[in-house]
Amino acid sequence: MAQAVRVTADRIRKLEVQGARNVAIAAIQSVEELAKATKAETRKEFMKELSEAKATLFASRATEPLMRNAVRWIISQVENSGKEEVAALAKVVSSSSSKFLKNLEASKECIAEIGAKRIRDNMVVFTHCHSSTVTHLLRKAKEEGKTFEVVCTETRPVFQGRITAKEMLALGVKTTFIVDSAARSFMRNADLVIVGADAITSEGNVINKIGTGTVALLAHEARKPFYVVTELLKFDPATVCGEYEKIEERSPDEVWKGAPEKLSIRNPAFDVTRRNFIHGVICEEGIISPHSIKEVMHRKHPWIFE
Ligand code: RUB
Repeated sequence: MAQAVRVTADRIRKLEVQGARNVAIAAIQSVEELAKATKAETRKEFMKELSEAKATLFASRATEPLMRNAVRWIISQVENSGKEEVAALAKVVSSSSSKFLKNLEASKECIAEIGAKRIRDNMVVFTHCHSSTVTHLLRKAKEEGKTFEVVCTETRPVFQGRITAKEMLALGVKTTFIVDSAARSFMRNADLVIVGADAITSEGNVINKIGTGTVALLAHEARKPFYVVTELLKFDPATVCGEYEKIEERSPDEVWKGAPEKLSIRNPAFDVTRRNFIHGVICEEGIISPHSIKEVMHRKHPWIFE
């Protein structure tokens, strides 16, 4: 299997590539590189390479349906192309990867355009972790001349909130950085909460960075609107058939390196936010109710259920 796929899977595992969108993009690019560098001589050999790449990428992080949907879609395009020559099959990988990436970029723009309308002058926007989709939306609002402030949590244990804070400062947005446990104290001054997503289940529940569920509860308690900003393709079709979304559990070292030996440390990377706490899902189809996610997926991406 191509070196590029192994290296990418490793970088994803180590969080050198972070956030569901970036993970999916890196995975797609590695499959493209595999196709370019392939030494396969037959269709069978090439399909085997793709299938091994898929297994390696899927094993890199558990809670990444966008990456899984992307890789599955590209492989299905190759399978259904009816081509036999390896060079022709490699071309299908390249064209379908480009198409997927282009659509991903277009949805990001569309989401930002729709979501930026929810940002009004003088608002305090509360966010958790780092979502490139959320920060792009805020960038758009800023470019439109809106004046707003951001409160962001540091997001233990690996501090993705620092990425958000740096990006906001670079945009010239007044930003307040807080420890995760200060979230309740700062929620009362927030006007709007927006977070990203790693996965959406068939019931419309959302899986995002650990602590998101708590932030949603706090927003509910303080009666603040809580929005999830996401591509539709973070929907996990396996949840329709009863599978639970797997929550990645990371190394205890991220929480406490050199901790006492007998101490049990748990480090789940994500948690589930129930749909009842979500005012709306800001996606490329507009602002939709989490209850309607499965219908929207059937209409927009029927292939995902195949
Ligand atoms: C990142 C995280 C992000 C989502 C959405 O977790 O939970 O909120 O992935 O990000 P991690 P994006 O740092 O463990 O990958 O909108 O960029 O897809």
